[in-house]
Amino acid sequence: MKKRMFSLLTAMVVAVMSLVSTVVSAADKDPNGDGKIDLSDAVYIMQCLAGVYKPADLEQLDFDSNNIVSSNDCTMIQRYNLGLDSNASLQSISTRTVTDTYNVYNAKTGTFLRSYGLSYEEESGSGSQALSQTEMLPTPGKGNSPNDVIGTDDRFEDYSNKFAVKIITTTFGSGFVVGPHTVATAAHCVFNKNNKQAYKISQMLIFNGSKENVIECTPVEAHVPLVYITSSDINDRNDYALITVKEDLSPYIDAELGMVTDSSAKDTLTVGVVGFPATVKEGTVEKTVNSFTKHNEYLGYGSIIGIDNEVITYNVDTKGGNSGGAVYATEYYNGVATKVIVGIHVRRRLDGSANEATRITARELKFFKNTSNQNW
Ligand SMILES: [Ca+2]
Ligand SMILES: [Ca+2]
Repeated sequence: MKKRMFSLLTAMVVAVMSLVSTVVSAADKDPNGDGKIDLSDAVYIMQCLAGVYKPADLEQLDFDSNNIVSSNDCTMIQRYNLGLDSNASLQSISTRTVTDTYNVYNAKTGTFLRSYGLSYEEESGSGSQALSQTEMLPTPGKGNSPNDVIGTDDRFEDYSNKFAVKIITTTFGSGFVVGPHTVATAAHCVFNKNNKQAYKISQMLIFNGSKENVIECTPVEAHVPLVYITSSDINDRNDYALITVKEDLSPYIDAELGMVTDSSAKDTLTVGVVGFPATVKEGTVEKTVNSFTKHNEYLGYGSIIGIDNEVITYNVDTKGGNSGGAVYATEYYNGVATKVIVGIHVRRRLDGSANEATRITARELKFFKNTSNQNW
């Protein structure tokens, strides 16, 4: 990785010093695959981050090879390209349109309101990426709970992530702010697969930097993928949902949505999981830290140890209540730290060796960022 950073920096310097051509060699990244690095590559990454395209090869979008595809990769390409913009195009990308259907429920009453479809363009070949790494994964997940503590419990109380939301229904879960009126969560936090009913959300809480500074928000709608609703598999791989809220949550968007590459598992990329677990372990003692009246935000760190097309597996400690919480990586660029949310925590693996998240891909990006079907 260092080597690539070095070559990238060298390339940047060369581009600035002598304004040489930016025709790429085989060793370089070329996000849109048209043989040159120009602003169209930055535009393409932005489109991928908006869920317009599902790229076949995320590694090509990860310009600095830090295993995180984020807005920083766009910035780097723009700087790399300094004044060398040429004809922007998305040539030679062949795609097929994928449409997902979502059901919308009244968040407070659980009443079904309507359905809608959302489409993105999937690049040829993107369906099979990362399959060679499935053998890295521990035994598949079991239901939605219990989550697990792996070894000692390394979680700690922390209120620094303003995006974290506690969601209270007949049980409780976690979520995170992804738009001014949009909170992302796991589908099983808002929809009960057993009786095929949406939960009634009674309370949503945000902690504005401290335990004492609690902001309550008003849930309006819950949006759930139809494939999650219709599948009988409790270990469903479509476990993601959103809740719209009345209030403007802009002050609490302190992370962006992005994607991890398949190499993130091989390179054991560090991730944090934020949420509201029912319990934490002190030695062998299980201590209740969240209930309907107790509200404590926890953060745990660990590494990505497995990945496939829809799931990220990691060794971060979690417990019931953590579901729906953000799984994020931190990257540093020009001295600025950016939190990039790359997954939604959903459950543990069957053998308790790891926990897992719904991986943020084109469908989730499109779903969370396209607000045309959302009311608040
Ligand atoms: Ca290109
Ligand atoms: Ca990157």
